[in-house]
Amino acid sequence: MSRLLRPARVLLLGPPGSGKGTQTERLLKRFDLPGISSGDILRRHIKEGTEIGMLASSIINQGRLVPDDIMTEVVASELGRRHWLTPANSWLLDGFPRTRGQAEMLDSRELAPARAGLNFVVELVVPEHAILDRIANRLVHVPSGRLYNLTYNPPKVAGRDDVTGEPLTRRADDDPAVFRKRLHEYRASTQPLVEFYKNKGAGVVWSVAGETSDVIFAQLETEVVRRFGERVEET
Ligand code: G5P
Ligand code: MG
Repeated sequence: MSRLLRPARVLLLGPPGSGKGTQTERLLKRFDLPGISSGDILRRHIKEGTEIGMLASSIINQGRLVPDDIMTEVVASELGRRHWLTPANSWLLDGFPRTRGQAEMLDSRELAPARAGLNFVVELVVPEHAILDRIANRLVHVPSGRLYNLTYNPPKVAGRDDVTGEPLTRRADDDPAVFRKRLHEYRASTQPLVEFYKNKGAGVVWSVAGETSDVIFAQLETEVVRRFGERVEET
């Protein structure tokens, strides 16, 4: 276990299936960081049948993006219950912001504690053929967001979460037609954020390419340590 010496305020960007959730899980464990995933939060709302969940469910199942105002409300209320989102701490965001409007809101008063801004925006670049194969085999444990893949990282017991033993599910939006729509949304709405953050400051955006999450994580881990330093702690 180790901790970062300087605050890392990280956003992971990348097309659906590029491994944002997978890299998030690994980074949180490796550097003991707090973080949130907007997709996981929405899926929990859907599972619990909240008003937001009911609103979001049909949008997600069509592969469209949830409108910015609802997304900001969801993220703001989630962050209100967490106390780590300050400029002095390290934290990681998976999946939010994902439009220019959301990026501007993150810098604004609505999400005031985050105003020191992101200082490390990671763009995951994975070939499309690799992504399509992953999605067909994905399973998730919705309460925790834990991820599995039938070939890459299968659960120890088929269909069950390794930690709780609860059932795993497939994501409704992993249907091939919906997935194509999500890829389209990514190119239209989220990829332009890379330019937005490039214009914010030299070196904030860092792109990393690879066919597998193992190849990408090795590079990402090295880059995080290079940028933010680490203190290894005795366990
Ligand atoms: P999400 O949930 O954020 P996406 O579409 O951005 O969804 P997704 O699908 O969650 O992204 P990922 O996190 O990039 O993909 O990828 P992952 O889950 O880690 O990896 C995919 C699979 O491949 C997993 O099964 C994993 O185990 C496996 N895998 C990983 N690495 C490898 C490897 O090297 N090899 C192999 N073989 N397998 C591997 O958002 C969902 C929806 O919510 C709404 C939108 O409707 C969105 O479509 N939403 C928002 N809407 C508006 N604004 C926002 N900010 C929103 N956030 C969410
Ligand atoms: Mg994800």
